[in-house]
Amino acid sequence: MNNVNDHLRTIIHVDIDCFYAQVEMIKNPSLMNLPLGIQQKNIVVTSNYVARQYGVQKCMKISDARKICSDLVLVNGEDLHDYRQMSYNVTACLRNYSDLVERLGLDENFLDITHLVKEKLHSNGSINSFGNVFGDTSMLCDCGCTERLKLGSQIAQEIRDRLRNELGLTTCAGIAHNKLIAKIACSKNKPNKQTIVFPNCAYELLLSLESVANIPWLGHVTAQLLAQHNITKVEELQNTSIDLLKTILGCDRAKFVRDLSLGNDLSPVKISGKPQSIGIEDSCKAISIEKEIEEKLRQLLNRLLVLVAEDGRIPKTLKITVRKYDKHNSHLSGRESRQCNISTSLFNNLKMTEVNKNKLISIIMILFKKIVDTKKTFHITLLGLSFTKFVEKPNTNILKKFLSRNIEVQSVTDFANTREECCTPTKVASTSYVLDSPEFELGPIPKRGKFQKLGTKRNLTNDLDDIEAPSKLKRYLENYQEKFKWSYGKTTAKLKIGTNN
Ligand code: DCP
Ligand code: MG
Ligand code: MG
Repeated sequence: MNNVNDHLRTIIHVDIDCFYAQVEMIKNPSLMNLPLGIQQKNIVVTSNYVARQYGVQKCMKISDARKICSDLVLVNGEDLHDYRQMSYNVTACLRNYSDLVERLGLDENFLDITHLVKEKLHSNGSINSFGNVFGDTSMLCDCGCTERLKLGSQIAQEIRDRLRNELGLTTCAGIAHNKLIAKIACSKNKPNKQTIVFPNCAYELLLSLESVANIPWLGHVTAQLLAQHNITKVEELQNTSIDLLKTILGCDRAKFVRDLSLGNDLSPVKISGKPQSIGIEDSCKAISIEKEIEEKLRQLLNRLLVLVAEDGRIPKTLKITVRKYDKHNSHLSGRESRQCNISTSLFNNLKMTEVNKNKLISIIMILFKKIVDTKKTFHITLLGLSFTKFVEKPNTNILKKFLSRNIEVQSVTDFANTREECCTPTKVASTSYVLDSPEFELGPIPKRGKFQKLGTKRNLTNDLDDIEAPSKLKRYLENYQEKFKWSYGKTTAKLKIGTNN
C-alpha cells in the first residue's frame, strides 16, 4: 500500500452540491431558502440542503417526501438541458487548470494537477493545507506527497472559489494521490467543503465506509456476490484471502476488488471526449396500440434531436430499445434492442426537416416491428431511442477564418496548426467529412488534375491534403461553401457547445 511511487500524482475530485437543485435555484433565486425537491416522474431525484434538513433524500418517493416536509417545493427536472449545459460549463472551467479532466456523470470531474503542482512547488515557501484533513496525520509520508497534496488543496480551493464566482455553484472536493481516494474524500465533508487525504490515511479512509457497497467502482453485482459469502464490511473484504476472492469473483476481478479495498488505484485521469452515444428513454404504462407507440417514439425523437443538435455531431447509427411486458411470463419482460445505419444526409446541417423526421420515424417503426409482432397482442412498458457512431459536422468556423484571411497554407498540417485561432486540435484532427450522399457531392470543379479526384465519396481532410497552393485551396473552399450554403452564425454557436464536451 505504501509504495511511494504511487504517491507521485495529485488528483482532485470535484462534485457539485445538490446539482439539479442548485441549477434550479440559480434560475430562480427565490427558491434558495425554501425546501426544494427536483421531481422526475414520482421520485425526488435530488433535493437542496434545506429540504435535506427535513430528511428529504435523493430518490425518495414524492409521496414520502411530502409526508416529512409538507412545504416541499417541487420543480420538474425531466428536461436535462440546463443541467447538461451547466455541467459542460463546469468542465470547461476546470480545463483552465489541467488538460487532464475526466467527467464522471453530469456533476463530477477528476483533475490530474500533478504538473501544475510541480510548477508551483518551486515558487512556494511553507505550505498550508486548505479545508478538512482526514484521519490520523501524526505519521505522514516524507516522499514529498504531503507538500504536493497540501498545495493541491490550495488549488482545489481556488478552483471551487472560481466555480462559485463564475457559475454560482458550490461544490465539494477531495484531494489525494489517486482517483479512488479523491472520490471517497470528496464525499466526507458536505456541502461546500473539501477534504484532503494523505496516502498513509487511505487505508483508514476505506475502513470508514459503511459497507463494501460504498466502495466506488466495486459495483452492485460484486457487492451481492460478496454478500453471499458474508463479506459486507470493508474490513472483511480486506481480510479475505485473494484465493477465496478469485473463487468468488474470478481472477482479474478479484485483484481489482482487492486493490480497491486497500485504497490502491493506479488508473489515470482520462481526458473526456464526447459521448459515444446520445440516448433517451421513457418507461410508461403498458402501450398496446401501434399508433400510440409511433406517437411516443415521435416525442422521444423530437427530444433526442434537440440533444443531438446541442452535441453538434451528425449520427450514423440509430438504435431502438423496447421492453415488452408479458403477464404470463414476467421473467421475459426484458429489454430488446435493434439498430441500423442511417444516412448522414438526413441531417441537413443538423436542422431536421419534417420530411426527414418522417423518414426517421418510418425507419424506427421498421426496427420496432423487428422486435414486436404488431399483428399479435403486445404490451410495451419502455421505449428508448439512441444515436451512436458520430461524424463531425463540417467546421465552418475554420473555413470562414481561412476564407476571410489569406492564411499561408502549405498542406492540411499547416491548416491544423492554426488551431489557436480557430478551434481545438482534436476537432481539426478528428474531423471526417464523409461525403456519403448525393447532397454532399461536389459541384463543377474549376480545374481538372488534382481537383478531379474530389467528385465522389471522399473525405475532405484527405482532399485538402492534395491541394498545395493557398489560392487553389481558397478557390476550392469557396466552391465547397457555395455548394452547401453554410450558415456561419448558427453553426458557430452550435460548435461552441460541442467543444465544451
Ligand atoms: N440524479 C438522478 N438520479 C439519481 C441520482 C442523481 O437523476 N438516482 C441526478 C440528480 C443530482 C445529480 O444527478 O442532482 C448528481 O447526483 P449526486 O449523487 O451527486 O447528487 P447531488 O449532486 O444532487 O447531491 P450531493 O450534494 O449529495 O452531491
Ligand atoms: Mg453532487
Ligand atoms: Mg455526484
